[in-house]
Amino acid sequence: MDRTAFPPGFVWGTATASYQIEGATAEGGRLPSIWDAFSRRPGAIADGSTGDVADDHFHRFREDVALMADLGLDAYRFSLAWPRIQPDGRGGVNRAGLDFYRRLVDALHEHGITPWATLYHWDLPQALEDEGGWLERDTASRFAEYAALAVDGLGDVVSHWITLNEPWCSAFLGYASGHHAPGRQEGSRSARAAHHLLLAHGLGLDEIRRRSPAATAGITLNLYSVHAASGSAEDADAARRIDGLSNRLFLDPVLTGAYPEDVLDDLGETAWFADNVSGRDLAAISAPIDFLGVNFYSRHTVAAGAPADHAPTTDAAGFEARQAAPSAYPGSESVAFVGTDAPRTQMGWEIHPDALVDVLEMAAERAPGLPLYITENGSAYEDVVASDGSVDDPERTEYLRLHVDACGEAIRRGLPLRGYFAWSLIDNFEWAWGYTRRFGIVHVDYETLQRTPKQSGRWFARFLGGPLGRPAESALASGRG
Ligand code: IFM
Repeated sequence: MDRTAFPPGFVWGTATASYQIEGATAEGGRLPSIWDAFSRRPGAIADGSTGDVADDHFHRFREDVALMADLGLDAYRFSLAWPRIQPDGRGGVNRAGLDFYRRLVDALHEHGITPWATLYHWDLPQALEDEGGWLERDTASRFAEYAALAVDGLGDVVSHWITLNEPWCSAFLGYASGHHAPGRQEGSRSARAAHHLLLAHGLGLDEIRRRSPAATAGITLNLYSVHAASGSAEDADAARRIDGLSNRLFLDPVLTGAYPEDVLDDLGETAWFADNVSGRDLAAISAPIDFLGVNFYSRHTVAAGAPADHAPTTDAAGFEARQAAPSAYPGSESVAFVGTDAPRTQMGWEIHPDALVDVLEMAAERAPGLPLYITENGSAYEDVVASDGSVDDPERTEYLRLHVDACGEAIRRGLPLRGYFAWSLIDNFEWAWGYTRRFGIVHVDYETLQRTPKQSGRWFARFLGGPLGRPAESALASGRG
């Protein structure tokens, strides 16, 4: 199978995020983000690392763009670091920060690769967190101001925008379990962060529409298909709760203009939402988008009962030091995540390619015909570099192949899937796991920062017809870049 089995115009890409790859955290006027601060907190990151250097993409972006060209990518999804563009989250643009992204985007265009820019992939300026972060409504207005600066600065060369990446993670890993920056444990109040994030999406979208009317814009959600472990009413209720917190709390307001009442009730937040969420908020949040981005990795099987009764999930960065943290599912602490016999990646995430189709159906039911993109999908495995420098990753290659197949199945079923972005282009800083988890289809040696396409990257290049699939022609092989 190769890309010719897919409709013409289907977009093939890879994805990354600023803090995970850029490094250069103190260059070009950038100020600290919540991840700079959080990663310095003892015990917060599995290997005690930070994103200070990461892949040094800030200095090596041309090499990385050459790699993308070698892979044969149509598009590249990356994120802008808010603290590069508006370092303390207020006021005018930081020209040096904007210029970095312009150089990156120019390089992409030179190679015929379409830039897809995400405005927020979790690196809130620390100055805004100091004022309350996403628990404050004002942060949504600050985001709109930043979005305006980004679109004014890059709108002539970027025409695909994603407002937020995975607001579930920002709200619940950031403000409930505290596994992610800013590492706060606010219980059900974290749902207020979810509303302010979605409001930020709505206000940011409005800025994109006004400043770049021809641009294509959407939001990316991480969706899970959720299954009850048995046919019991208790397990069905557990599934309702987790589906509510993971999917419906985000999908419903964006696609249908209303928060799911049962979820607000589970959270004990009905009164706060009634008092603080206006009709104007909901109108902004549900303003038409041009596409929905879906990040898909796994599915959940859940049961009623104390989590300790069941095999634990490692979904929320559950490494030993932080296993005692509160739940990332506030109000649903009595729900257990149950392991099945399905194979798992190194993250402990079960592999269920069929569930990719399920989550696309979930979106399509609410917004028939809305174009859908898989904006992330990938797997972590322990990679071994052979003595000849090559990296054979048969499990990641198979994961990729199975999920590309699932995309084909989604299209056969009539779902409006229009593209697929593999996570990730290169190994990178995997948040609370630091550098201990590798998702790249290109290996990075963190000592030398050398990039080496893995077997999975070569498979993708062959599938796409990229030069790396025909080694003699590759830009890297010929020293170009
Ligand atoms: O690395 C992350 C990414 O930043 C957001 N989606 C999930 C990926 C793998 O955990």
